[in-house]
Amino acid sequence: MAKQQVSVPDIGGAEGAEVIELLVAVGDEVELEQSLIVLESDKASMEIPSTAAGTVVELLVSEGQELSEGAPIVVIESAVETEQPASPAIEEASAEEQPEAKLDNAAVEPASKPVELQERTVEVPDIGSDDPVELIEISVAVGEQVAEGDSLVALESDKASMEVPAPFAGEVLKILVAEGDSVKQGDDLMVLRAVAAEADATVPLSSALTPADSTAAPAISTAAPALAAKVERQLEKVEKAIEPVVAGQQSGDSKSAYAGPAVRKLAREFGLDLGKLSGTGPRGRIMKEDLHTFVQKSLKGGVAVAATGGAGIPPIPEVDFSAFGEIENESLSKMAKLTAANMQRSWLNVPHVTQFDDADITDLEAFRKDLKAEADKRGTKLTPMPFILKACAVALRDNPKFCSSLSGDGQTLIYKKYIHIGMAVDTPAGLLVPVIRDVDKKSLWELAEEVIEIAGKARDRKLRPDEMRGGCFTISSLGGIGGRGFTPIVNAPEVGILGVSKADVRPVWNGEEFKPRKMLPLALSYDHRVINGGDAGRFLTRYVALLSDIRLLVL
Ligand code: CAO
Repeated sequence: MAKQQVSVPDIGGAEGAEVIELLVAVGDEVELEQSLIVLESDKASMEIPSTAAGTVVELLVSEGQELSEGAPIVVIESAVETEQPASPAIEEASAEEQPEAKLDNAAVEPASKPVELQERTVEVPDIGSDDPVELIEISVAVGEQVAEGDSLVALESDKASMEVPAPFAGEVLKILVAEGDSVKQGDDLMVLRAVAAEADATVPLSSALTPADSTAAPAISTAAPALAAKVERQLEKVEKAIEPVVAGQQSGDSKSAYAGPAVRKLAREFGLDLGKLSGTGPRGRIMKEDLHTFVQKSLKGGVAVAATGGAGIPPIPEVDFSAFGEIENESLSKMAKLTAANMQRSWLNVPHVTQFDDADITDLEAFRKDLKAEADKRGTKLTPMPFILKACAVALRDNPKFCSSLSGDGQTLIYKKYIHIGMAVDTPAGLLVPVIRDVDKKSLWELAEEVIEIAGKARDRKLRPDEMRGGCFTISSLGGIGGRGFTPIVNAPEVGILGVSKADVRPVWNGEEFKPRKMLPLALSYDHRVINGGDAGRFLTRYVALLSDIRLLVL
C-alpha cells in the first residue's frame, strides 16, 4: 500500500480557481483520471483528474476554497503504483523501473518496445464551411490524458454544434484557445503529447492533423497495448457513468453524468440534475442542446425540473453594478419580498391575456360633479372608484365565470356566489390588496366611505389579515397617478383583474361629428385557462356599457 497526494495540475495560469464541486469523498474508490473536483476560474470550469487509482483516505479541500497550481487535493492509498512520475509513491518504487513500464505492467502486458512521446498540434478539422464558428466548450484540461475519439472541444455554428475528437491518444500539454473564441478550419486548438510506436503497429493520423504534421510524424499508434488498455479503461469508465442515463433510468447523480465542465456549469445555473438527462453527444455525452431541450420540454409539460428551485428557468445573471458607478443597497421589506413572490407565482402559473377598451364616462363624471356638494355634506369624497366598483359588481354578476377559481388539480371550476372585490392600494411600504365585501349590496356612498377607510388603513398598515382575504376579482386603478394603459397581473387564484388608467377628454366620432368625451382606459387581464376571449369580450363590453350609462347600474 502506498499513499499518494494528488495536487492541482497546471490550470493554464488560473490563480485562485474556486472549488465548486467535490466529486469524491473519503472512502471512495477512484480510478486513474477519474475527476476529483471541479474548479472554476473567471474564464472556465475544469475537472481535475486523479493521477492515482485507489481509495481516497484524505480530502484536503472543501467547496468554496480557492486553489492554484500545486495545491494538494486528496491523498489516495493505492495497492498498485500508477504512472505519475513526480509522485512520492513512484519515487519510492524500484529505481530500475521506468514509469511507462510500470503502467504497462500494472495494466496489461508490457509493450514490446518502450513507447516514444511526440508533441502534436490539433487543429480545427473540416467543419463543412469556411465561416468561423464559436468554440462553446473546452472539454479537457491541461495534464489530462485523452483517448483517441475523446471530445476535445465543442464548436457551435448557427445551424449545429459539433465536437472535435482527439485524433490520437495522448496528454493535453497546452490549450491554445478559450471558450467563446471564434475559430475556423485549420486554426490551432491544442498541443497533445502523443504516443508513437513501432512502424508495424501504426495507423494513419486523423484528418484533423495537418499534412505537415503527418509528414513529420507519419503515424500514431492506437494499437500499443499499454495505451489500448488505458483507452479501454477510460471507455469503461465513461460507459459506467452514462449507462443508467442511456438505459432511460434516472440516476439522479449529477456527478456521474457524462458531461463537460461547461455543460456542468450551465446545469448548475439552471439548477438541473444532470443525472436526469440523456446525452445525444458521442457515447451519450450530455451536450448544451440536451439541456436546452430538457428545459423546454419540462416547461411545456409542467414537469418539476429543478431539485434546487428555479423551475428550470435560467437565473438572471448577477452583475457587479459598482463596476459602473456609485451604488447603494437597500434591503427589501418583508412585504416587498412577498409581493415579488406573489407576482412571480401568478405570472409563471397563469397564462395571461389582456384585453383593452375605453369607457365613455362623460355622463358619469357630470353626475359625480353634481354629487360633490352632497359628498361634502356627508364628509366624504366621491372619486370614480365607487362607480368603478359598483359597475364591476354588476358585470361580475352577469359574467359569473369571472367570479370563479380553478381547483388546485385543475379539474373543477369553483363559482363564488358572493361578490367581494380586491382593490390594489399603493402604499409607501408596497402594494396591498384589501378586499371590499359584498360590493353588489352596497350603495355608492357606502362604497365611497369604505374606499377611503380601507385605503387609509392600508397606508397606515392597520389592515387585519382577514381584510385582505376572500376576494373574487381585483381592481387596480392608476387613474389618480396617470398613464394610458398597463397590463395588470392576475391575483391568482382569482381569474381576472381590471386595470384602470387615467381618464382624459378625447374627440370621439358619434356617427355625425367628433365630440369631446371623457374616456376611461380599461385593461382586463384574465386567466386563459378559465376565461376565453369571448367571455372576456362580453365582460368588458358589458362593463363599458355600465360605466357609459350609469342608469344601467340600477337595473
Ligand atoms: N382618471 C382620472 N382621474 C382619476 C381617476 C381616473 N381613472 N381615478 C381617480 N382620479 C382622480 C380622483 O378623482 C382624484 O381627483 P381629485 O383629487 O381632483 O378629486 C385623484 O385622481 C386621486 O384619486 P385617488 O387615487 O386618491 O382615489 P381613488 O378613489 O381613485 O383610488 C386607490 C383609491 C386606493 C385605488 C388609489 O389611491 C391607489 O392607491 N391607486 C394605486 C393602485 C396601484 O398601485 N395599482 C397598481 C397595482 S399593480 O402594481
